[in-house]
Amino acid sequence: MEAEITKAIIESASEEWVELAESDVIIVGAGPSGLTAAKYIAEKGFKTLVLERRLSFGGGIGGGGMLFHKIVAEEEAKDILDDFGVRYKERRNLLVIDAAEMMAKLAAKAIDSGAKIIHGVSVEDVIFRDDPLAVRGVCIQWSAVEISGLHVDPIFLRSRAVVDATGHDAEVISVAARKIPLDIAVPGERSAYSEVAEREIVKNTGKVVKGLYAAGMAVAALHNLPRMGPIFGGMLMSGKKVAEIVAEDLS
Ligand code: 48F
Repeated sequence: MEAEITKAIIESASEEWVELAESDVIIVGAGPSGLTAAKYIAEKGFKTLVLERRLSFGGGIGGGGMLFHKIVAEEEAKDILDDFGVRYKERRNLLVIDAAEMMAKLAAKAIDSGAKIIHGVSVEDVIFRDDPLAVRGVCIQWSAVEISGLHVDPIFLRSRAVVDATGHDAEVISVAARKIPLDIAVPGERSAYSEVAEREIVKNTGKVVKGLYAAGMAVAALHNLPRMGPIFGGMLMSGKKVAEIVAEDLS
């Protein structure tokens, strides 16, 4: 029995990893923007892979507002919440949502739409080509190896598009900006100004360079936009917008 458990796991995981060596879209980060993007891209028929460093879904959702288990969204995000089956209560012109429900339903709908989510994997670099300049995939490492500090070479996953949905540090864009001649800086986000942040993040969501896109708080880091605190409509709308842009570029 024990040997069969091992074989079943390793055989099926290995078969899938071979398939995952090439995707249409790799989304880095299973937070609100990444999971939203995953659903809307995958349901259009694109082979979509989400890579998440942690062993959980939802990024910053789970902490609610300072660990109070609620988050909010604005009216404009209602259609997206409805698409995911996330319930809300209206209060003070805002939609109030249970953090646990939001995490679970974003992840479930992304998976049901065909996206593959792999936990415990960190993206540490990108694959690039320079004629013309384009991002063509990512270099990955087990998060456990990253945390251990061991010197272990990564492996590669190719894709036609990479979405940086890594949140406040814009990790993928930052490493690309440092190592390939993108000619951009990543100044980081500004202090809190919720209305402006919500509007400007959605407005600035999109392509960074051929093959590389920004969604969610990564957009704030890239464009020096303010933070907004535990209001999530902008994250959902940014995820949906990047899905539309990527789908159009790949079609
Ligand atoms: O931080 P996160 O939730 O990003 P987001 O989608 O949403 C931001 C909000 O949660 C909140 C906010 C607005 O309401 O201010 O903070 O922009 O999720 C990012 C996910 O990416 C993972 C990280 O563990 C988290 O779950 N991640 C970050 N860097 C990497 C990564 C990496 N290099 N490789 C893999 N996963």
